[in-house]
Amino acid sequence: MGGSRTRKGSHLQPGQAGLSVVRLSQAALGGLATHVARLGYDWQAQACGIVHFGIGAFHRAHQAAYTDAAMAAGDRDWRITGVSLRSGDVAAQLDPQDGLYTLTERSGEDASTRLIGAIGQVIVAPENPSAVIAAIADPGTRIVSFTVTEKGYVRAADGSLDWSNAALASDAAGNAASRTIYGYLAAGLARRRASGLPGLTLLCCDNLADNGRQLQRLMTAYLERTEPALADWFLRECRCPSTMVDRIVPAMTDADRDWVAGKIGLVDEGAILTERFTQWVIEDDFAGPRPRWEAVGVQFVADVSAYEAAKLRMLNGAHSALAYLGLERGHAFVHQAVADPVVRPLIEKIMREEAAATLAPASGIDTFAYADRLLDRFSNSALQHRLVQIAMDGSQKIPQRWLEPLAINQAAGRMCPATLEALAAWCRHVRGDSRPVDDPRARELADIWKTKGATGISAALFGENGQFAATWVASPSALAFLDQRLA
Ligand code: CS2
Repeated sequence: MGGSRTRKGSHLQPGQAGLSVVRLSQAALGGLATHVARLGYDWQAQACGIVHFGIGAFHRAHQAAYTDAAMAAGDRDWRITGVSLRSGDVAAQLDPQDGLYTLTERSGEDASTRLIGAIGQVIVAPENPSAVIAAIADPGTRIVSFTVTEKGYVRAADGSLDWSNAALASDAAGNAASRTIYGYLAAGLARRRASGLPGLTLLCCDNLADNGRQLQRLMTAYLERTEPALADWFLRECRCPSTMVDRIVPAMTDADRDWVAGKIGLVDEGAILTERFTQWVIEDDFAGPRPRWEAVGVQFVADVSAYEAAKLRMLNGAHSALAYLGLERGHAFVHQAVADPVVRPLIEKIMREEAAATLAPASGIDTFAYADRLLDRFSNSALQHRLVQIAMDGSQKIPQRWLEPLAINQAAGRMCPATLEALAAWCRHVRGDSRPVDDPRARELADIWKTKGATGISAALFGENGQFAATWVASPSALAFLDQRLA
């Protein structure tokens, strides 16, 4: 406990003036700066009620923070067992700290930090697959939640399960060490059913349209192929409410962790920096008990789709546009791109006109005010939110962020020049000749570029029978617009 810092590449040297080298942990709490808000509950006495897949920065700044606050408000036994599907990085950050980490909200010069104790153990799935299954099958577990990013759902271009994916095929073949969420869930749910335990709520917290229904459909498809009897039980006993999750959480850097250490007096390898804004809207359709998240700001609604569509098309749609347009113009961070006089009008047009036109006025969302709020959030230079982080996995993001609104507008006879400018920037991005492309379909997209060239690429991607035809088939004028930008 309280071991010394071992992180590679840190410029913080042990003994450097004024900076602690003692690691955050239960035993080291006495050394934590007094301004850090303490846990208001007996965190180590809490049993786990949630298993969470994808224990990255977003989860720790969002769902874990809400759950921590719910327990501080008197709710009990909702600690979270984290599951990392790939690397052991988060386990190495949190386990030596007894699961503790700090969350710092930053805006301008202001920062406030609180301690979070909601995460219990972190299981590194490839090292310990049976522990993942045991956690899902534990009688205390009531909710399994997910932030595994868009690609974690292993969808083909038409939105169905991608059975050609090697990891999914390996799971479906019954390999004991699963590689996707589906393999682990199937094994855990089978064990629950066999033990007569109740079903679970599967809570998708990723930026997919209709995220709960998508997860339910995909999980059902997986079970129908691998274990049909369990598919019926799953549909009967489990629930998959849709959610809208929102908080901007940049990936942490070593420099950020050093900044936090200077502020809190201890080294926190699990530290997270985020904005003050946070929002979580959830459909109130749970299979069993849930935390009293409503006591700590979560909105429970009957139908989340209006919130979800506004957030995906306005916030995330603008984000992706900032990423591809901003990178082309030499920017590194969101706050720089949004201040660029060439980029900003496009972003405003996407949000205020093109995305807004697709949102039902009946939802009561004031899209103009929402856009103002988003522009403020994007301008927060204290966040240092990197454009490359948002540019990642574009093939998985653009359908719900841009292509659905393009399809809706096109059907209503409206052109979307600003969204098309952004789409052209994404096409140039995936050509891959200006910077590395971090995308599960990078190789395929580069090959399409090679064979089709600048005159054929837009039709190959967005024409009839194009790669994205399941979501949007571009009109001749939209294709002509893209062709002109890609020439
Ligand atoms: C971003 C999101 O990286 C991205 O694609 O658009 O992570 C965004 O920051 C969050 O959805 C905000 O809630």
